[in-house]
Amino acid sequence: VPTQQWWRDAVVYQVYPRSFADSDGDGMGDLPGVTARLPYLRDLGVDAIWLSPFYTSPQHDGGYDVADYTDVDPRFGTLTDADELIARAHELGLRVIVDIVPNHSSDQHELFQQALAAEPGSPERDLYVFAEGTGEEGELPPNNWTSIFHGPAWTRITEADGTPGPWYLHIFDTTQPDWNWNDPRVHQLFEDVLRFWLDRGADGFRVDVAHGMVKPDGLPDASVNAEGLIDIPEGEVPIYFDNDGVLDIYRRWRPILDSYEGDRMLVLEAWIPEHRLPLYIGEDKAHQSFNFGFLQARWGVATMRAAIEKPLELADAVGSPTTWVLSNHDVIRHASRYGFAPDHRFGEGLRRDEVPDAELGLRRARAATVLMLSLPGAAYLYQGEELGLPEVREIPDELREDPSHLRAGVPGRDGCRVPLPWRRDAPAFGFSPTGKSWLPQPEVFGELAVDAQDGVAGSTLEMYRTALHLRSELGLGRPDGGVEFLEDLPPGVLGVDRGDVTVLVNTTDAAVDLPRGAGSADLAAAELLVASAPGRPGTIPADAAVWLSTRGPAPEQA
Ligand code: ISL
Repeated sequence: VPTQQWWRDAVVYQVYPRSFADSDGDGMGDLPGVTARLPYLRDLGVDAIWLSPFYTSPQHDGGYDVADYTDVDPRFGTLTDADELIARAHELGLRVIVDIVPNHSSDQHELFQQALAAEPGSPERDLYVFAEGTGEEGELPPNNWTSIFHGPAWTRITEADGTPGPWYLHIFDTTQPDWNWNDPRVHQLFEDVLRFWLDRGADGFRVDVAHGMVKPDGLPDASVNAEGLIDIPEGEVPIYFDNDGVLDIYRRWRPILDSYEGDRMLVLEAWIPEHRLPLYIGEDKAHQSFNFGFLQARWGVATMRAAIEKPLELADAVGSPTTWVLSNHDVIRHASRYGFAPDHRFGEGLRRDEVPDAELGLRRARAATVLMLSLPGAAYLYQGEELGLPEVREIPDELREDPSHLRAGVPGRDGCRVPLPWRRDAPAFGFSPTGKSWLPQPEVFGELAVDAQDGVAGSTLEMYRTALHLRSELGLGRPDGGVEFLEDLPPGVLGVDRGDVTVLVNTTDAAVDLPRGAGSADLAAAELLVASAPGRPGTIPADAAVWLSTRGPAPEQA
């Protein structure tokens, strides 16, 4: 395993433990299930895995409601299982990133329970954000903030003697009280959590809501729009995100990471305006942050080109390579997203009435992936995208678990969290030995199962394997060489020169001939290394992407 800033060009595979592989038959994935499948991930060709939360949790938000940051939920296994997972991953040359959720805990966290039981104004209460209500009797919330999921961002408590008490802040679900980061004890607590997982061998942390934590002084009202909803002008964030104080947290965390051997890292989940990114990334702050612009870019030459150029410029400004993301556990799977009508609001919640064109979606998703994997920087993959899994729409409401589905008209995020299909002909498609699955899997998962695609030329799985192995062999993730866009291509074709490889994306619905003599090379004569769809030699198929070898013969496969 190379140790020099491995995260700069790493391919990181997100494991959502509930839905990856179930070893004990309860219908929910677990850590031993992940450990057993690590060879699959090594063979896929990724460098690292990121594990979504597996900590003790009542699971009101898929584990992003943490009741104990330093223990494993019994549904997922034990601390020993976590140790074994990390050790086995390291043996296989895979790094392990764990999730840290510092904006809020679960209401079942011991410290929140103590805060509820303590006196008003007590030090116990100071660990969370309690505030007196407004109105005559404090019957109205302290301010007008609304939760990301649904309803007000405040819930009123009842004191031990039965009288109504103050309100606590929860930017997410009511079961997810926000920590008070003005209290030094909260800093101490999370610094201890970092050390706990660093000591156990974690190679880094994915920081949840990394632009949250610090709230504006005095908790002022937000401005509201005509409908009375919090007003979020284009390109800005709600009032409770991206406040300057949060940067100090990373300045304190970085020396802790650096005090450990082996290049430990922080990757931020921060939905912030671009110009703010340089404040978060740097040698004394975080290493990298998810770039969601690529995920949000619509299909098309201009949109995709801009979504590549902007982050590359920013990467220069922050002195750290960008990241690329197409899917995660919060957004509609990209195999479906690209199949929506052009007016779909990309990267946002699914509307109940929206039915994607599955075939077109998968075709474009494969092309977008082939493009993404050619670009310099780190790439983050989400489990199941290597199988071309679609967003699952047909989940009955009563089985949905994501709290955001309580918002009117929005089915929520369960559709990208359905357990993975491993075997076409096994119960629960091999997800669980008992055939149980916490969310129902649709029939189409059978033909998309790992064993149905394994070794099948042209399958999505084999396309990922080929692209990932070549990306690493040719060093495509490395920032050197830069990215040159080819000009004078046929309309609807995007071309990127990556040195050894030229990438062409045909965004039109008809095959186009490979351009002769575009740039310095005669592309029509170049060797085809990767194709997102089969086609006639000398052409790029409709809605497809190819890698062409433009610098001599391809190196031998390792
Ligand atoms: O998912 C979203 C929209 O559908 C985002 O607003 C999301 O809630 C936000 O990016 C924060 O996400 C993270 O923290 C949440 C958790 O529900 C998400 O799963 C997690 O990725 C609260 O912990």
